[in-house]
Amino acid sequence: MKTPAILGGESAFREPLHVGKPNLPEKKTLCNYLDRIFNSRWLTNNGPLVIEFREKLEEFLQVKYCIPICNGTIALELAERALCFEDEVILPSFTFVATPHSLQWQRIRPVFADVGNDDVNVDPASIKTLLSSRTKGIIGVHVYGYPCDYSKINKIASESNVKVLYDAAHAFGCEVDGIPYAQLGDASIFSFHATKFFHSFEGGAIATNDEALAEEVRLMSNFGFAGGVLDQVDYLGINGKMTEISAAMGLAMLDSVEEIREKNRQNFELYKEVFAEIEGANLIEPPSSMTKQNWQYVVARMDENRFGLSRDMTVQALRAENIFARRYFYPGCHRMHPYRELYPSASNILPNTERLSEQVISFPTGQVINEEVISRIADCLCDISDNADQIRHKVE
Ligand code: T4K
Repeated sequence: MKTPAILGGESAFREPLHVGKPNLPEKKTLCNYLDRIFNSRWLTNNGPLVIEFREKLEEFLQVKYCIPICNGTIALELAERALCFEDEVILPSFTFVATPHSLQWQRIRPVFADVGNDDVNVDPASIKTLLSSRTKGIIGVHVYGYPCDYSKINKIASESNVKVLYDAAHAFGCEVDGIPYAQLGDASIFSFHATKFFHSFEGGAIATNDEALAEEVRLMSNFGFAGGVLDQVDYLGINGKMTEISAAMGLAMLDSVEEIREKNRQNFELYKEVFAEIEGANLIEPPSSMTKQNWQYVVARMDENRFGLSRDMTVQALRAENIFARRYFYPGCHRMHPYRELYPSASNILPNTERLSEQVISFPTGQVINEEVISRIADCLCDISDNADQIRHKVE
């Protein structure tokens, strides 16, 4: 047992330990793709590497059409437009702020639904209570890669005659009930941001089995230009294209993706083992319906009464140890600008979101994390819990 750094002890780690430290592919593999860029001098605008990446993604995600996009947020905006979302769209508040921002940016009103009790995902019953004649779409978010209740959400949507978009930013390579996530709704988006389990520096994709929708998204992402000769504009579009350098990283990462998935799985198992011994740090585990996971987020739900310290003080104490754990996702989006001003009483109908967002802590995983690091993180948590009263006294 050591004195927690917040009480004057030495920090457990010399270098800061970050959630989201990027995974990397083999340097040689990436360099081979870079050589191709140098040889072709084709840097962007649907070049050969983007085309190859698109084909490999369609195969990997088991979906008919997958359009690489410059990032996950623009992928959301394009998909929302192509699905004719307008007026009001229902989505969870417990998500990264990019999800509601993508709507608000297009002057679509995000209507926040609550998560289920003891769940990180949106509660279909909450969606139902928010439906109105103004509802023009539903966005389900697979938070931490865990599947939302797709069959109930899809049923609500079809009964209400609206489309469903799944924000699968966290869920690359996941399956539920044997179904790849890309097949769950009218369309899904993925994020390939550097901090994701699988990435392309920055990047994202829209996946769908709907040919017309895919074509629309393709046009929109390239200013609406149709055909090979770039003089005919058939659509109101923007620039959502992925660059060749991003496709190079994505292609190189695809070669390492199963290895990284396995590393994440091992890390998760180790966390599970050590957290089982820490009172009040409850690891959120994947549901049994998940047939494939990426283990990208290691998140504990802290029980203040049993652990002895609030979540925020725990995060502060971990920082003193050089462990930069994150509060994904705090606060709920309804408490962020501009939503807190637009919907000042939203928290009244989001009790589960309020509670959950006060309890979660994300811990680091990925290639740079190993058994020794995980065991030291666990030791720090135990020391923090054992010294909870003193820490509270010091911080308050
Ligand atoms: N939908 C959902 C549900 C999402 O979670 C996201 C993004 C999106 C949509 C939108 O997708 P994108 O448009 O981003 O493709 C990070 C990511 O930037 C963001 O992609 C992600 N979700 C979100 C959950 O996490 P921040 O604001 O927490 O990033 P930041 O800069 O604090 O970095 C996170 C940690 O990673 C830090 O501890 C440092 C470390 N890091 C980061 C980078 C970029 C590194 O060690 N190296 C790096 O190169 O949003």
